[in-house]
Amino acid sequence: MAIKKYQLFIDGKWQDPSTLQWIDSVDPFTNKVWSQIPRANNEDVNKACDAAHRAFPSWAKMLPNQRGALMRKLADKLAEKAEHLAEIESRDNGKIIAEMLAQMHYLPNYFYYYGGLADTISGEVITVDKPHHLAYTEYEPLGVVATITAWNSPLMQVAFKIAPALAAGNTVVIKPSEFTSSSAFEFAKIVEAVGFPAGVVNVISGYGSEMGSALITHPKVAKVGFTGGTATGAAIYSEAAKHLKKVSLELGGKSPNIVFADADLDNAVQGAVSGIFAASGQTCIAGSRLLLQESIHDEFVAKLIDFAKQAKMGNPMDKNTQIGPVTTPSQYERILSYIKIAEDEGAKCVLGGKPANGKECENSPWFIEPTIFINVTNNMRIAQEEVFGPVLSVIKFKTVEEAIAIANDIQFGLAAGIWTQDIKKAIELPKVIKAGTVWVNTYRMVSYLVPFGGYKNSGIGRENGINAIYDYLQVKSTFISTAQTNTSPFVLK
Ligand code: TXE
Repeated sequence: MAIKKYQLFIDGKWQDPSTLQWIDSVDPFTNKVWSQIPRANNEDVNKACDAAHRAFPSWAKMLPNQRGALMRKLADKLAEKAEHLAEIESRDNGKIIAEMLAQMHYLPNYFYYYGGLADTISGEVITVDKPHHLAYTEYEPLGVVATITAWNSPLMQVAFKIAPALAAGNTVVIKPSEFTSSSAFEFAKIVEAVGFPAGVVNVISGYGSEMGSALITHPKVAKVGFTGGTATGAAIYSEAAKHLKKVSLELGGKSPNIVFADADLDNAVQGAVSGIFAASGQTCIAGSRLLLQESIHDEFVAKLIDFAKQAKMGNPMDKNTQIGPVTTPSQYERILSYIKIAEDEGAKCVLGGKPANGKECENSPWFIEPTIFINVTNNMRIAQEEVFGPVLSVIKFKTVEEAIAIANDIQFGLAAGIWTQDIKKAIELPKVIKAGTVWVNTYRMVSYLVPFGGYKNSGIGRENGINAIYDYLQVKSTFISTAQTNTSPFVLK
């Protein structure tokens, strides 16, 4: 198959990067270059931000119902192209096609939903405490929004940000991960085909370390929306702060998945597997700390090992595959280094713990066996740090109070799972767990209708749901006076 070569999408035009250089995108399963993405530099950042800035006034002024209609047209086209986009995603990041198909069939919802919200946003008339004055509020878009995203769910992360941003009347510059930029360019082709005005959506690719700073600090960028690692998120936050840019961050996690003795254990086993082995554990919401009540610990671990052993590893493009390779060589090395750390800390490996080398994995050097460590205590690095791979830390607890204390004793707070058939625990525990999303008797469920984001070091702001659109708007307050001016001009009215 010929190698695809993409161009930047700026101001409605396809163009080569100023560097005239491209970055190879490697298919993690075949270990072969399958596409090339442009290596943009600061000059391209300027072009994209300028284009988005020029497009902003007329996009912001367009009647919201017209913006919404265009977004719904985009959603229709995305729905038609779901299978094509899913294949691109799987090829680029090695995630299984079943998951990427599910994501791509779900993707249009973001553009239907926020497109539908566009003309429902209104300010309010305020009965103000000043006689003979009319006071009211209106919502206005911010301007140019830069979105910087990671490689694990590339287009979903873009949709989380740009669907509310566009509906609110902002224009966008998308900078996807250098490991998985292809789908953003395929997305741009669809944007172009449905007739978005030039400059409303721009896509540039390249190394974050090279041109990320120019994008974040660009004077025409009003807000940065980011998904990625916590360290990068903190660096972006501090850079943005120097220029007083608005920021939302969706960062890492080390989520507790808590199983009580009264749970339906077979369901909970499925939940534990979905928490850590789905997507080869490369998800911010991974349930990477499995907290097991002491009385069921041994039985549960045995069931879990049985289940995980049967997971089919191999070609992500095969619909029956359940675990694919990890996405990047550096991620592969990082996961192996954490396995070593866990062993050195005294945790006991009861499943996996090494690269997978079965026949079905032989093309790719980046498969890691589903790995389970028991005898983990919550102070170990393997319990505290995000591995972002198929490595589960199992921690024992005795009482409900102990489970809550362990769950919350962590720098992160993105998600948590609770498995119980006791209605009291199901209702009371979500209130005391410090996480943005808590699942009871389910795991890894995300909806465009439900706010998503992190407590503590897992991020700032919430994506999805009605509230997300307000992150891309600002309030204007207007006072109109019909009063005769007879108060002192030197005193605050
Ligand atoms: O992500 P980065 P990386 C975690 C995971 C992983 C680690 C590093 O633990 O091992 O982060 O992964 C852009 N200015 N997560 O290196 O660095 C970069 O180009 C501006 C968790 O892939 O966070 C890419 O587009 N931008 C996570 C995006 O930031 C910069 C998902 C993400 O890259 C930049 C992925 C800079 N200085 C990794 N440096 C999750 N929570 O879902 C990089 N970028």
